[in-house]
Amino acid sequence: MASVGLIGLGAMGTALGEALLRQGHNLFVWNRSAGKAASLIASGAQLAETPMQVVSSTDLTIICLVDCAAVTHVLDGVVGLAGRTVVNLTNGTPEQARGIADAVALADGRYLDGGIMAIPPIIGTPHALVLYSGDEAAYRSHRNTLEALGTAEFLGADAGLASLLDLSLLAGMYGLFSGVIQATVMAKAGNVPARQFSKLLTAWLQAMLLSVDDISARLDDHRFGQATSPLAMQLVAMENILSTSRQMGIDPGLIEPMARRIRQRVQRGGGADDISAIGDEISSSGSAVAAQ
Ligand code: FVH
Repeated sequence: MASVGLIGLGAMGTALGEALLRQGHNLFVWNRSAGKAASLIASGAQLAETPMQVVSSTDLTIICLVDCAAVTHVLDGVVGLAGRTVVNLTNGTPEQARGIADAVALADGRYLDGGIMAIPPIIGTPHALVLYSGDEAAYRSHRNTLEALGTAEFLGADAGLASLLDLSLLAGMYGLFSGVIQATVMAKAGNVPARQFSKLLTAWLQAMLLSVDDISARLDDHRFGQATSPLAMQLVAMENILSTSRQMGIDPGLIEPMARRIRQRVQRGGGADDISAIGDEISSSGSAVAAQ
């Protein structure tokens, strides 16, 4: 089993370290607060004194810190990366990922950026999806090791791609959670316990997930007309959600932006359009007039 370096031992870094140790890897770890290494050391990891010591002890170093500013700070002064691969699994922007890729390349290293689509307890299981992009040869060299963390998916050579899709998937999640919270607070205001309402809500959202493919195809094709549920009809329901929430003392702020965009599209003559037309409203390449 290969030696692996791990920088960052927060909740996620510790879970990554445990998964690597379970697979039998030699693990070199470093964390700003050394105390957080205790449990991994008890399981067999070795503590390095500096990030440079981690990187120079292994061919593959995984970094998982709070943000990319911390990654840049930690990598500052790390040199001589020839033959070594740095995998950054810290949440960041595509621009930050490309900047760190350039810095690693300047030090002669190979770089992979990654997005972890999982929470710590499922790291090391197939349910944990980790997206990678950047140096494909480095990915192929270390794929077996990276699969110890979860299902690995390589997206392409642009180091920024993994973080773009990570952030896109998180945007989908936050949209879903906004709706779940708004819906549940409304039901509770009518004295329906959240646990009881969740059965209805889950079944409804599962049915609505069937729309994702159609919305995607419409956005790809820029085809927004001939809707089965036209926006003019949806606007009535949307306004009713807003007014009912307000009457019950609930702030409709989580859902208001969507209502505003639907209203805007209808006012522009897009009342017959499908909900996917909202993508046209928010996109910089969107048309100023409703598509038919
Ligand atoms: N935990 C989760 O549910 C999510 C799931 C999806 C992916 N994320 C991303 O993983 C990154 C790390 O998250 P985390 O949960 O491990 O975060 P913390 O437990 O807060 O640990 C943060 C580590 O970062 C170190 N750190 C902070 N600032 C610095 C710095 N300036 N220089 C060096 N290290 C720094 C911190 O060190 P310490 O406070 O223990 O000394 C921790 O090791 C993150 O991108 C999530 O979005 C997790």
